[in-house]
Amino acid sequence: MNAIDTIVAISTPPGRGGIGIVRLSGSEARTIAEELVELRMPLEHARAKLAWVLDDGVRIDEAVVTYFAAPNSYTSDELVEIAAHGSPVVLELLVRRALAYGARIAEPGEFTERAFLSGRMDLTQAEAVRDLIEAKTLAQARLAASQMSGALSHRVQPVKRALMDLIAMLEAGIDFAEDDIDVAAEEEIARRIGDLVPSLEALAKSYAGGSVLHDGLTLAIVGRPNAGKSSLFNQLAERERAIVTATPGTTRDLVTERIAIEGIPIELVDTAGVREALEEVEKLGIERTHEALADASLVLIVLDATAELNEDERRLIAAVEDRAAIIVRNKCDLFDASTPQQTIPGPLTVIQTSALTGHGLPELRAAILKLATGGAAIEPGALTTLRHRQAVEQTLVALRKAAEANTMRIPHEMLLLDLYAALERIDELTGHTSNDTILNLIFSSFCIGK
Ligand SMILES: Nc1nc2c(ncn2[C@@H]2O[C@H](COP(=O)(O)OP(=O)(O)O)[C@@H](O)[C@H]2O)c(=O)[nH]1
Ligand SMILES: [Mg+2]
Repeated sequence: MNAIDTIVAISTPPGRGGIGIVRLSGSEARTIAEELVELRMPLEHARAKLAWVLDDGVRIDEAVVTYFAAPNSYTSDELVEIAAHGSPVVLELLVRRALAYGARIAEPGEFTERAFLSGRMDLTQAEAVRDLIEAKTLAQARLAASQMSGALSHRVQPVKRALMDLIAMLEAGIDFAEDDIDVAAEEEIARRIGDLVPSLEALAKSYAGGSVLHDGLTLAIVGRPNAGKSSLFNQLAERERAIVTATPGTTRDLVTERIAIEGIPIELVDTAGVREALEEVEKLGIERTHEALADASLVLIVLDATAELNEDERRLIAAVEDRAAIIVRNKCDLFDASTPQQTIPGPLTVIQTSALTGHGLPELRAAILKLATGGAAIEPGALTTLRHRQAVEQTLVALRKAAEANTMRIPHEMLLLDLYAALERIDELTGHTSNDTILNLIFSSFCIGK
């Protein structure tokens, strides 16, 4: 086996903790580790062993050392994890000494990059490692875990396989055309290209749900002063985060809070009520409201259900008519027979709530969820990043070109160019023929030690 340089990093988060782990990977990982600690028993594959951490031959900490022999390790190379007590001083000492014995500091994501380069995981799986680490909700973690175990790759593989078969068939047709081997008929090619399209289209569609769960959304709560925006914000956040008073114009700055609905992370933004501002601070607050409104992916317009719509509210509703927005008629606990019937213009969903009693909150959460996902289901193996979606869409573009070339009876050599282009796009997704720029972009977004 070729020698692989040995990398080292602290794999646990910076700062103090009960345990801190230094990871070594590469040909010399084991030899170097044996210099750093005094083992009570020799290392064995996948076994935790007790050891002393040494500083100039003096024992300064106790550690558990686990060795993984190549190729059965995370990186596929020799790998050692030294779990010491989580003192940054001790961990840094271990790293410094490893460097002195010939290791080098790992780049961010380099352990996972090695796992990818060795073929132990493909690119979508490597990305999922990062997503799992960064998951903020259990549902995000589940999606990342399914991708890590290959759910997305498994959806892509059959398409790739069928495409390669078609390419092989055409290549054979060309190479052996003179030897009387049947050149594929136009219909056969059209059918085979057509067969690839539905699963790619389904994959492209899965991005709607997948990206929402992966990235989360922002939701701006807007409306006139005193409609109950801050009260609803607190209800959704399930805590008294924003100040609620009977005095109109209390909220001046944006107040944000992260919540999760069915595991989808949503950043709630409470805003200053929209009206003709009475003073400077409120005016600035209202400017921020408009910025938040422009930036948000979802909008809640909160109305006071007991009052007639005013001009500001009509304008707000008109402004978000073709966006992902919900109208909330709040204070419905104050309804009685004498309450004038509001007529709300436009096509938006209207939900009745009482931020005081909690009435309508489940319906509101359900409406937000529906709006967030566009009704799309979140499937394991969904596309989660723009990079994924672009790869799939460009595969489709190339296939459509190939299909067109086929109907125009363009020579197969030319048709093949489009099919190879499609193959290249699919490979970009899983990373088999990936180029360095994409790889660097992806692995540099990891933290060091992963
Ligand atoms: N009866 C009733 N009062 C509410 C409701 N929501 C808010 N309020 C009251 O309306 C006033 C203004 O509420 P707030 O949340 O500060 O409104 P904001 O200015 O839109 O943020 C406060 O006195 C709240 O207690 C509701 O659903 N029913
Ligand atoms: Mg408020």
